[in-house]
Amino acid sequence: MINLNPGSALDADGAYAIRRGGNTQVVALLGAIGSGKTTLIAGLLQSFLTGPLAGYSFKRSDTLLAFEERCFESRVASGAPSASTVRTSSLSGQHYYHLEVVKNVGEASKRLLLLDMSGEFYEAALSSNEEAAQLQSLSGVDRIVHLLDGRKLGDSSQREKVYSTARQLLRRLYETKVLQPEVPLQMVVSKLDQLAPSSDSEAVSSAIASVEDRFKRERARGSWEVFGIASSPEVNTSFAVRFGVPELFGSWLNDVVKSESPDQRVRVAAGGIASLGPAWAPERYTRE
Ligand SMILES: Nc1nc2c(ncn2[C@@H]2O[C@H](COP(=O)(O)OP(=O)(O)O)[C@@H](O)[C@H]2O)c(=O)[nH]1
Ligand SMILES: [Mg+2]
Repeated sequence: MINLNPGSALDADGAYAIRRGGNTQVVALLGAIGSGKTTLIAGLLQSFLTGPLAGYSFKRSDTLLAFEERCFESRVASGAPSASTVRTSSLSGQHYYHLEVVKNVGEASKRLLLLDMSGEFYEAALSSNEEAAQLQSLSGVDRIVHLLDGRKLGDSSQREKVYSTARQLLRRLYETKVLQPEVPLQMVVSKLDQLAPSSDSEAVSSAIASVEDRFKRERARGSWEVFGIASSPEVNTSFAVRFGVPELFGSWLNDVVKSESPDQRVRVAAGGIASLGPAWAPERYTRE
């Protein structure tokens, strides 16, 4: 029997089913607990509610429910005395969010799968190469986006820890060959509103410069970029809501190439294809 999936976040098999349709970019979001990954993801849907983002219009999402839950959580959090997006649950582990967007009428749509890992995965991967090697779901992604908490970068007592933790994680992922050196890497300074008084201030440019400086080794590998965002700035700051997010989002889609044979370039986690069964069903249908 085939059931319509309710729109919750996808697991690796669900993500594979989407990716198999081609024209899909898989973007993995990494970063310490609280660095702003979930807020960034929720903000994408919120932005599409008001119009196009980076010139792209929303077409569909097979994970609408999951997006809405994240948006709801961040709205609740922003009304709470001590704001905090609900922690991405460790039980469910690794979530993929799906977006299908289109630039101009008549053009092929582009698909994006965003991988958000629970903080526990991140912490475990930091602790040893053996744990890092478990993150096989990262081995097939098209892009790695590592968030650096801007609030902590603005605090001299926490800054170096933020850099060294990120370096350690990346080093483990490269050493264990979970990540190939050619996979594009973006370092994203989040919460710019907590780091600097304005987007054109000295503090922003020096944070960007110090990211360039602290990740010399990573910079030497393939494609490398630094971005700054404020997904959910405090209201009393000069930063617009989702400052820098359109630029980041646009960068994830610009180089989508239509692959004639997605099977050849996709690497699937063990059991991925087999569990889909012989008569694989497209998009949001799961077999029972
Ligand atoms: N001031 C400010 N706070 C933010 C921003 N982005 C996220 N946050 C807050 O940072 C906290 C952690 O964010 P979350 O997205 O849950 O981090 P995650 O653990 O990486 O998913 C929450 O309280 C968010 O409201 C931002 O741009 N500015
Ligand atoms: Mg989260």
